[in-house]
Amino acid sequence: MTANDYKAVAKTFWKQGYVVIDDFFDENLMSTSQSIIMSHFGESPAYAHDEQFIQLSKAEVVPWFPQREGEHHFDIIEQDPRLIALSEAILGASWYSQYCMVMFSKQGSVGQAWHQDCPPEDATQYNLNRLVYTKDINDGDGGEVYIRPHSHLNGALSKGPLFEDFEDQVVVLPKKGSLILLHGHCWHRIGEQKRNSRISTNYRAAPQSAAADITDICVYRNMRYQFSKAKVVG
Ligand SMILES: O=C(O)CCC(=O)C(=O)O
Ligand SMILES: [Fe+2]
Repeated sequence: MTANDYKAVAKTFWKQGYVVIDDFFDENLMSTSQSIIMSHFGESPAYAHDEQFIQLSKAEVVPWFPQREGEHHFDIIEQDPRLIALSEAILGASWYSQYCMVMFSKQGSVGQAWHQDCPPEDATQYNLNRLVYTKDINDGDGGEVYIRPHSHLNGALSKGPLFEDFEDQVVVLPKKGSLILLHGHCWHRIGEQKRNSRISTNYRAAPQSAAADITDICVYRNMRYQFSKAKVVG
């Protein structure tokens, strides 16, 4: 990719609120990452979030922060010069890498309800999701990524059904090696996991002006939830 390509991706990102790039990461790197992830989780990991959160948010996901446990394999992706260049094109020169969060969803889990990763009231306070997929999500598996284009510019989620289908939603089936760049204020949800388990890995980043705990409060259609306090805050 050239400097102009990075600029073009950033332009599309700021217009749509997201960009999907398939075949971004090397196949072998994805295979190695996937096997490290599966040896961490095993086939049926326990849920880490508290019961109330899972009930209300419908986020039946088990998170893992490998770098916090000294698993440095995941630094390779974070340090990919193309990923860094894209992040800079989107966020500006002054940005930082937050953390790497791997998410496991087992077969039969409901996915994740419509949400914004952080409160959208101040446009300068946002996170950037850099989602990496180490295995295919195939048609029929479920676990699709639903996104409402342009919604990063439209303020807070409206009240309504947690998994509502919107006419203007796009449905993305990421493949092994895909990269999704997604603005934290852009409305998104994950479809029910009908077949196989699902893995996604999020390398969150933010502009320097955003606090390190920018994603502590997640915005859903039925509540705002603060992870550090494990409680509903609005
Ligand atoms: O698992 C995914 O594909 C995206 C999950 C999500 O909503 C996030 O990481 O903010
Ligand atoms: Fe999210």
